[in-house]
Amino acid sequence: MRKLAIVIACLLLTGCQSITFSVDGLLGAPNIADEQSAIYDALIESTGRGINLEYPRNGDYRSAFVLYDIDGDGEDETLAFYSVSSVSESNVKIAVLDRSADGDWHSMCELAGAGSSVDRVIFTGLDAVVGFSSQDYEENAVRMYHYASGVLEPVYEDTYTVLELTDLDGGSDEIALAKRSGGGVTVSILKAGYDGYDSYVYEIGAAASAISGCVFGETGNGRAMYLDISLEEGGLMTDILTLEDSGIVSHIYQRGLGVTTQRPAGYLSKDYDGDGEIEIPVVGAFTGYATPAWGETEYMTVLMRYSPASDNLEFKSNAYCNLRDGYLLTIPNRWLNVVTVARDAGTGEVTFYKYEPEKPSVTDMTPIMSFASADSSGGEAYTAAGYRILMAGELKNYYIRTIAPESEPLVLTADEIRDNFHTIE
Ligand SMILES: [Ca+2]
Ligand SMILES: [Ca+2]
Ligand SMILES: [Ca+2]
Repeated sequence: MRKLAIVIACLLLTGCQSITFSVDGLLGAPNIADEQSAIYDALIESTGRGINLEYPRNGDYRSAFVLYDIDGDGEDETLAFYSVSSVSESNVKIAVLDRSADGDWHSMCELAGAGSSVDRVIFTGLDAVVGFSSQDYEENAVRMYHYASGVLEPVYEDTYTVLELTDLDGGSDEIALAKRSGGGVTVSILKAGYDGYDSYVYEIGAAASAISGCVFGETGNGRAMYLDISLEEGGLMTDILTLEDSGIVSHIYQRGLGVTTQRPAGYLSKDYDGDGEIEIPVVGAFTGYATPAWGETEYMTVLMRYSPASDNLEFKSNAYCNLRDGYLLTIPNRWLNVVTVARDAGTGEVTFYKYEPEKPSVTDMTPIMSFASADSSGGEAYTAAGYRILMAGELKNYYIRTIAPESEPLVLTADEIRDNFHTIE
């Protein structure tokens, strides 16, 4: 888009000066496809052999040709990613192409990358940051490059699981990195200063087996990093990290609160209820499941939020979270301790019941309402069984059925269903 805007701006200038500006002229102007093929031709001319273009798999830039002004001269260069078919060279290569005064693209330099594919490309100031991944390694490799006088020079290198460009302390963006190291997790933040980057490092000492998730939530002064860490002992823990004048601050782990966020795998920190704020889901037994008499445990999920004002985790809502079918239902207060749940292990169908502890099993209790999901193409069986469609998704449809009479106060109102039911990505 950036390039297109420049092309159009040039045409408009020409039009103002000459008045003979015409639609024919516009149609004849170089378009993006022409430019891509000119870049490709210049790359082939330089590499002189069969190459495969490599496309970044994540992030904002997904083209094998990334156009960006990496030397600040007001004109875009191209970072080209490709691989050569060779037994001895498995690493992706990067070429920088620049335009000469006559507008022709030329390859200025070529450099081996640090992995067999490109994970993502980000830019900070004039520097290009490229994340590489390799099939053989759990961790990815990051390189920061500085480009000047036709030379692409690596100026920083590290390994990572998390690599993001985000604003952690208000103002401009920082680079946030996290990786497993020394049995724990190391978080690094690179903040652009007047002369290079200030580097902040924080070690989370928990015995970690993996970094399972990372999201960023607004704090009112930048963003906090929510890092979900898989523990050697099993389950997940979340730490929340911010960048302060004193450096990286851990708001959970360092204060001994990690244990309060421990939960089974899969319950990642994210915006579960669609209000733009991140929740940490902590699970306990659902009503009636305090003892394992009914077999497989069903969880009551407690959504916790981090409050920057109190610098603490606060209760937000109770919910029933169905990770398999990808939805969450927040539980109204009038259901607490009086409603229980049963899930059909085969179909995933979830039914809420009036909790009647004197009954021998949950399915003997009085059913209130059921939820189900099916592939977008299926679901006839549910509509035949009295369900109505609650939400039609791209991949899945969600269904609801009210079993108890509408006069039953435990039946959710239409407003409650609309406000309380959320799909999870
Ligand atoms: Ca430039
Ligand atoms: Ca910042
Ligand atoms: Ca939320």
